[in-house]
Amino acid sequence: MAPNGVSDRSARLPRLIMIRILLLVAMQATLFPGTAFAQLAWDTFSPAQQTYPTATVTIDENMAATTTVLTITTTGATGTVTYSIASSTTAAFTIGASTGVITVNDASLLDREAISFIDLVLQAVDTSPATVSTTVRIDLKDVNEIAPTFSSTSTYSVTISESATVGTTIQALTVTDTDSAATNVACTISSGDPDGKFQFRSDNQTIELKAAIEPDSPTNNSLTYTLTIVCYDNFNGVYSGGSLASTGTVSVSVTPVNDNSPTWGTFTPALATPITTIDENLASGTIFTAAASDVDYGTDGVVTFSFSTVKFNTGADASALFTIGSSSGVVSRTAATTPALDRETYSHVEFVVLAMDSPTVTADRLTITQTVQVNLKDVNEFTPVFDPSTGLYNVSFSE
Ligand SMILES: [Ca+2]
Ligand SMILES: [Ca+2]
Ligand SMILES: [Ca+2]
Ligand SMILES: [Ca+2]
Repeated sequence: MAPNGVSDRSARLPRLIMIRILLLVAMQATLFPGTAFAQLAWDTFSPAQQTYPTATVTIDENMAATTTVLTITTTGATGTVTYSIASSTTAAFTIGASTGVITVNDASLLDREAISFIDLVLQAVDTSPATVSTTVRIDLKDVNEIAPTFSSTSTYSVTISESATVGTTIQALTVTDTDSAATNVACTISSGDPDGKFQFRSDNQTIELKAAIEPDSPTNNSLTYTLTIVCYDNFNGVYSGGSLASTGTVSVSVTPVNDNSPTWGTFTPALATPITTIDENLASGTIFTAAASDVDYGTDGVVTFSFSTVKFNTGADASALFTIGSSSGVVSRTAATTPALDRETYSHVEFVVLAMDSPTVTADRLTITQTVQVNLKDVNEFTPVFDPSTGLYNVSFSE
């Protein structure tokens, strides 16, 4: 009571207001449990995040700057809400203070090959002020952005023998994919093998000989192959976006092998015994022509002719009387006059003709021989003569 007798209403009024407020709060709590005072809280984010730390928001690596990653919102705020990134593994993201929209700040920091996730501590503050915070993990999804890489060089040079067998290793490549998901790499021969001589083994990185080289074949006599190799990643289908490819070159040089002897062809005249008959005392001209061939590649298949021996039937040497063309095989009479080509002394001449190929290495030469007989024909070279020893001829006749 106030000293002037008037009740002190001014002193009681705040107390009544406080009591009424407390009653309202109590009624609200009774009638609407759990929704008491509206207070600042996180609302559902967009896209909805999973429960941390099991999983969170997943985005592609290298996502471009300004791309929206996540929008965060609150409920129960008093006044305006200010959003912020309280802390972060990197400065890859930024947030709109009033919008709560998190966008990419620096795409270079979203490299899956360097980092797999980024944790953001997000904060919202209203004007009451009340503060809420939460942690969101941004998982980076690997993107197939790196083509396969050759380990040291993408240009190979290999030398193999003509006689290399099917299955021989030509070149083992080491080609890898350095994308984070490390996909399998498969290589193929895209060009340079028109005859199908090479193939990749099942490991997809080792080239082997698929078919014999056969440079001696008239239809396939190449000694060099330049194989274009294309290596694809994502062979195991990790990425839905297809494959990236890198190209290499494998140059294969074939060293020829002299693996074929010469073989005799058709002589002129045709081989027989004798092959021909010549007049004794023949002074010049062609006697016969030898023929041979060799299927080897290059000089391995070049044939030259020579005489192994030329003898009379008595065994006497007759080589001075004849010559043979090294490449033509033409056997001719030389101008030599001795020994005499005399039918009265010899019945025939026996030639042992030698054909030889011409590989670079002399020791690799292959030879064949053929014996050819040429008969001598007697020539009527002597005029009949009287025997002077008799001196007297008696002739008688009748009348
Ligand atoms: Ca990648
Ligand atoms: Ca890749
Ligand atoms: Ca040969
Ligand atoms: Ca050969």
